[in-house]
Amino acid sequence: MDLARRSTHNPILKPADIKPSTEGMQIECLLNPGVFRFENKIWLLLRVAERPEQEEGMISFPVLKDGSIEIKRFSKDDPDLDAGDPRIINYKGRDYLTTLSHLRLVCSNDGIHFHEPEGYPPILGEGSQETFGIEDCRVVNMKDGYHLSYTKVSPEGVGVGYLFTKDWKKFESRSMIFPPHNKDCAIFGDKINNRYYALHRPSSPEIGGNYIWLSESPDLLHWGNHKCIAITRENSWDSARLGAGAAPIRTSKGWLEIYHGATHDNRYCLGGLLLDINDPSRVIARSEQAIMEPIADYEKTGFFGNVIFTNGHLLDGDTLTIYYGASDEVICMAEFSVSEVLASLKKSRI
Ligand code: MAN
Repeated sequence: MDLARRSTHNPILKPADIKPSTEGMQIECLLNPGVFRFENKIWLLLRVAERPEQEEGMISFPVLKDGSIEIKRFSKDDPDLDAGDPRIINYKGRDYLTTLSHLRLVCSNDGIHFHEPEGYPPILGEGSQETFGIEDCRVVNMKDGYHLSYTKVSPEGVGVGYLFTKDWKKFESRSMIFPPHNKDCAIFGDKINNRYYALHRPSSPEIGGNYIWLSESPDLLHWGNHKCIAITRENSWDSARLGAGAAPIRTSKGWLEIYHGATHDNRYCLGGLLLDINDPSRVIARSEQAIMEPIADYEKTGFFGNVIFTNGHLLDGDTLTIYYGASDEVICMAEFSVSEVLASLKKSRI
């Protein structure tokens, strides 16, 4: 089953469309943008993944050190190197990312043709918690401004960072709101019973797994009352890993969350999860089948093929426009009918 209407313009952005952040870097991947409206335009907060041009027989990648870029280089023949996954390498028992990601703003009048506006600086990794970069930023617009939740990566671990901005030029409150290992954090755009809510994805290597959790907060910085609301399902499209996409959508049936699920062989699809409007820890329904699967060429082949990953969307009546990373390399767009997605969900407890 695939309920998505893909844009005929896909992919709408490719690495070659954007300039590298610094001389000597190449953009390998554009992926997983946060999405929002600002000053009558549609904006994407792209994740831009870079590394130096690769030399024959070597693997090299950037890391941040004291605010500047340091290049690490390993020979592909080194017996201490495990480079089986294009995204991660292991050297002498330590994991590194093969690219360094930062966040970049682009805007558009039609939601298809995007350009980089002047005067909006990129958001770069900062401090010891972001030396391997920042990734997959969700953006939610509330009355006071824009609230950002993103993945912070460093040798200390992978956790969720928080930022606040009103004008996309000055950013405040940079802190880790969910400690490692945690990612895929989507903050709800409305308070419920006077509390903020967020979905997030801690990981347990032994007992437990890669499940979606719900938390509450009085101030968006301190989170508690954690509850697990969706777990992986054996022999299913979401058997190995789940994670929230963008902020849940308020519908007449409850909060609809478009989430990603992956199999053990890393095939990433999308599905829906419906939560009670007053008590989002109560799951009403969930997709049995994926609602969007990697079927287009650009979703099947690329930097890391067979991946559809979304963490940003726009809602206009019944039309949900998602922006997504395809094959961890290019940015694409697709539309769903919210009522069609709701009608496809099946009753579920967790
Ligand atoms: C990770 C995510 C994404 C990425 C997928 C697929 O789980 O953090 O950044 O798109 O893997 O590689």
